[in-house]
Amino acid sequence: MKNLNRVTSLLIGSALAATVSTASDSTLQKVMKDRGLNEQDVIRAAKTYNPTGVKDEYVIFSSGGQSGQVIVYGVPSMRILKYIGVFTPEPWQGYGYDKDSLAILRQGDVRGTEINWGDTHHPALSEKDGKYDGKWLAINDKANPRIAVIDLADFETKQIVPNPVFKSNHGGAFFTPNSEYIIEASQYAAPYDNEYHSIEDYKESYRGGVTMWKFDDNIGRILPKNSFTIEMPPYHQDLSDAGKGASYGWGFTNSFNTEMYTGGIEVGNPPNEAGMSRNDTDFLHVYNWGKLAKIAKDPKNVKVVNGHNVIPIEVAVKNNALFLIPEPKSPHGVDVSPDGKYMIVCGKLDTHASVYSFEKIKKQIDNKDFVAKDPYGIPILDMKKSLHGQVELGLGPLHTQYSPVDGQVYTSLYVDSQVVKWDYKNLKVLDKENVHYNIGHLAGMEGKTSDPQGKYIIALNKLSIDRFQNVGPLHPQNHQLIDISGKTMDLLVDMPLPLGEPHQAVGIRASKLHPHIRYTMGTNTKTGKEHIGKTLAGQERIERDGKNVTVYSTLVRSHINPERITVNKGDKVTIHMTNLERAQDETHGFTVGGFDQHASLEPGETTTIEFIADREGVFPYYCTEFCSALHLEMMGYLMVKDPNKKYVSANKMKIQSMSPAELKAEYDKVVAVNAATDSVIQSVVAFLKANGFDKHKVVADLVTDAFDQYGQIPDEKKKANAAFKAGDVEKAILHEGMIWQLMVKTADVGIRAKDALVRKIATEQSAAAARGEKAFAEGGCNGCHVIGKVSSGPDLTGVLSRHENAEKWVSEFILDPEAKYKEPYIKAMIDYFNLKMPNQEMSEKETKDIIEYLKWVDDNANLF
Ligand code: RUQ
Ligand code: CUA
Repeated sequence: MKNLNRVTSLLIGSALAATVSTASDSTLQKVMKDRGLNEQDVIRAAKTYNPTGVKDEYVIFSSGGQSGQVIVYGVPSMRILKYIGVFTPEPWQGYGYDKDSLAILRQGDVRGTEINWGDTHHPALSEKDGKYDGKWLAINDKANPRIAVIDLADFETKQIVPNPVFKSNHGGAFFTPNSEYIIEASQYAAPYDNEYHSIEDYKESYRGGVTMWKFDDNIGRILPKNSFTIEMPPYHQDLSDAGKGASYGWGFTNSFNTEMYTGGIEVGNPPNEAGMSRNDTDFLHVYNWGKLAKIAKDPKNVKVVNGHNVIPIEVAVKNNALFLIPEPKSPHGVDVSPDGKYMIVCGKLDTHASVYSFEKIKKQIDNKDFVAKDPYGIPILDMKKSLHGQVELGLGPLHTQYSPVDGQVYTSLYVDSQVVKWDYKNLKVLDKENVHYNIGHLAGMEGKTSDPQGKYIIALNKLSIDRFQNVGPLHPQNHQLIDISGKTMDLLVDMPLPLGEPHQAVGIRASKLHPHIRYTMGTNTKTGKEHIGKTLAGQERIERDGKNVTVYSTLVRSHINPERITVNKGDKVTIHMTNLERAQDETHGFTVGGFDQHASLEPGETTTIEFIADREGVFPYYCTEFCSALHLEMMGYLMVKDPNKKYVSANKMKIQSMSPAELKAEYDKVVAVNAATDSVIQSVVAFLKANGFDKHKVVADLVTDAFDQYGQIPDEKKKANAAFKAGDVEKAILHEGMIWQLMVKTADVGIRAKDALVRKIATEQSAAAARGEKAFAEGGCNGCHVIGKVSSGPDLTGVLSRHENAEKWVSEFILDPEAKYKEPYIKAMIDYFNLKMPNQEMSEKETKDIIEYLKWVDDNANLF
């Protein structure tokens, strides 16, 4: 209740502010009534609401399922931030359309076939000491067994590695605790080679396995040559996890169909689903990848299949590095505890969660205490002796996430459509929460690392049924955010995800991510190195070599250079493009219509498009991002001539032109406007210099950006003057117009630099003043009072010296304005602004803080 009162008064506070500034008459009570919300709803809304500009505490990377992408969103707001093209072309980012990203996409071709989609399942974040380091993201494609690597410095896909021996995968991607390897387990057993093998030879010729992809954490790339696969029996291997802490160096992979059933409805056999779930137990595979990695270095220990190292089952067994433990039938998730001492296994067809103890497993291994061998000679451990215990959770338990509270975990129940909170050490159920519907994975915040954060769980539901507007028979998926900070779980909000079945998601503290905002000029973002097509201002050119035409172009607000490209039909056209911008978020896009080309150029990026100009014609090219007021003008023409044709020029139209006097008047006007604009710029420059802007990197960057533009003015001015001298006033006006463009861009960035500088050089705010600034903003004061400016209320700079005993006077006025409406000074203000200072229901404490803030404003009055 206390909580609710705070929320209510906060909302009422801002509703009141709205009353004053927008004359709308909504109050919290009215909104609740109109929308049919109860108090619980309002609390939940307040727990997930981000006012504009406020950022989320966690960032989620969700698989995009069959979209072959990764979806990035924030928690608790559940606002989508990005779709990252991974296995599928993504035109906005130019992914798969420009030459450099297309090369990444093509790395994923399978046996010569172009693959342009993927069935993404499990995103994984790179780790250091079992904790997320925020550097790399890997994800698997189940359909065309592959692993992709995404760089979290720019959220772009950098590598796709097809599995050379598997024909499908599932139990990947999972990083080992120091990102030494990425685990990829196969799913449907199949021959390792690429030949036909009769299904009758299933047990002899078909195989499962686990590939350990060597990962270089510094460059963020898989090193296929240093990777290897552990051969496993043709059981369908499933989810996996890497051991950590106590179980560091070990890997765990589930399986189903240890029956090795191969179906055959068409020949009168019972279907797969019956034969594959006949046994009461399947096998948890336990393997010592640390040892196997060393063994794999000796060529004697591996066989090479499709150019890839495979450790045969016998070799793994001989080296005491591969074991099996029975687990309840058709298991799905295996999740290692933060300390690595326990593995929780849940089976789709068993109502229990089974908690395995690594200590108990290790003891049997060390004592060679085995109950049997499987048909392939792999030692089998005793299930009972390996278990810490089992708990009945409900129907269809699947996946588990850990929490910072010792022993507490959260498990999804697919059939029951619930999340269950339970204690895996004391083996008891604590709480259940309904979700909608048929939950698969669930995502905790860093919930499978050695440092789980708790706070939230996201239920990734497979079905949404009736939760959203009907948009046809194909429904969106439903991600539901659950607050787990209390004793019981509380479902906060639903988010529809309409891009594919998002199997798994991983959450990381936003503070651990440090993406760039711009690239070093001329970067090939796919390699991180300088691009061969890097072009700086003044270096733009078109080179022709036989039928190859290479264009070195630049893009900067608001032109593409060159603006005309003429080629012959049949020429191969290569356009290198560099975005010369340094300003944040100044992306330019590029397309030539009709050639299926698109590029997205982030500030500093260089990329290339390449195509055959196989048709005669005129093809406009343009910038596809609305980057500036003159974005529509950011265009040019590709003209494709047929070399075998003769072209006659069309008759010249007579064009009306202005009289010399009119032209001169227009010229004088632009020159005068430019002079006035320049004096504004000079005043900003004087302020920046006087206050040592170059001591602050952020500001200096903005100033450099501004002067990128300003530096082009003298050159332009020379051209304008020369044209004027030569009597071409028309051209002189165009050059002066360009000068104005450059000035406006300079001024725009310059003013941003000034604001940034003020923040940097102002005296440091006390905690009270900072709280006051927040209260000032959140209480709605800034709706009428703009510091440093008279707006719909007086400027408050100097307010504390305008009144006698001012601190007391201003406090009283904030707390009870009405009492002072009759004072002559206030009366005059009310008349002047035609507005009464409203009562914003500030507390004594907030008022005190605001006074501290106003003192800080006065100390820095010269800066505003
Ligand atoms: S799976 S719903 Cu592809 Cu991770 Cu369990
Ligand atoms: Cu650049 Cu639009």
